[in-house]
Amino acid sequence: MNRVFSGIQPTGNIHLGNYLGALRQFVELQETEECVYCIVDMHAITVPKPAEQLRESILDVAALYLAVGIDPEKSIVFVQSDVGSHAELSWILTCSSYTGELSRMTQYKQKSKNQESAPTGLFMYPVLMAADILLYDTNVVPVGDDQKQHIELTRDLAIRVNGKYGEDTFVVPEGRFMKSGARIMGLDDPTSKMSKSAENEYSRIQLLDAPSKIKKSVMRATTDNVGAINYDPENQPGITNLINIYSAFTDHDPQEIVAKYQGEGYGTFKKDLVEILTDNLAPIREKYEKIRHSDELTSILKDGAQRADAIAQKTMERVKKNFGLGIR
Ligand code: AQP
Repeated sequence: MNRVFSGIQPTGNIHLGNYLGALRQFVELQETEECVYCIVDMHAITVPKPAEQLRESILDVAALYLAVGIDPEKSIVFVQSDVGSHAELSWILTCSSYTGELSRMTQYKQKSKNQESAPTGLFMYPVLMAADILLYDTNVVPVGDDQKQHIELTRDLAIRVNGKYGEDTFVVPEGRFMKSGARIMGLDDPTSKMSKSAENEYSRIQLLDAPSKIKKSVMRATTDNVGAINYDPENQPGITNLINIYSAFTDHDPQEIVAKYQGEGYGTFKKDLVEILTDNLAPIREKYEKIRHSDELTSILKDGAQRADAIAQKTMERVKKNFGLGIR
């Protein structure tokens, strides 16, 4: 059985990209693998936010985890900052990372915009992510396409440390990416990925959106003036993105979808997509409402943190021994 680890930031607005790229894999993998799923709150403070808002967002994401089908009997679900070893291992890995490789990270370059006032946390983000993964002797990391570079860095760090401090120090993990859904693009701009922080709320569909918002977002989605439904990422990226979303929810191959809508306009296709999304997201919203304010939610997270901590402690003992750290 493989160990699986992944996480999502409690930054609100969990959208179709997060769901189709990552969360759906989380649910699938818990049937066959040993899964550890984290709410990565320490990543969220790389861009500072009010304490009360962060606390609420942590519980929002935890409730969404359960609402999409993560089963705490099968998977460990916990909050990153409740297990202190994430920060400890992050420092140890920092000392084996290079400033050159970190400054080449696309996400850092995009978010820091080359400004002197860019938070140092944004620069160190990938090292903390590597620590999250390596702490659990992870074999498989289910993520969206945009995290490929960070997964590569994690592998590089693990291999580098193993070469210096002993081959048993870290398990070298692999990324796992969906065939359809690995990169969902913005509905208003199909050349950039769907994102939580995009200003235009109609650029994304959030898992908790009301049917009216889903409808507005899809009907407004950017297409083109070709006027025919083709799967053509280069020349018709807007409609191709919508086909990818349709495909991910129906398990129909993109070419089957193209054949089905031969001769139809964008309006008919979009209306059907609205129905598919509304039907699929309604049960998630209902389940979310039931558990979001329940005591069960906090007790699942507390129990999850204990179980995660037990695994993390073992890894840290081995890592500290190999590095010669501490005297206990
Ligand atoms: N557009 C996307 N398509 C497919 N997968 C995606 N993921 C994010 N966007 C897409 C995947 O979702 C998981 C959780 O990511 P995160 O919590 O680290 O958030 P993020 O990547 O920072 O999400 P955003 O929306 O991109 O936020 P901002 O706007 O802050 O940059 C990851 O597995 C990610 O790959």
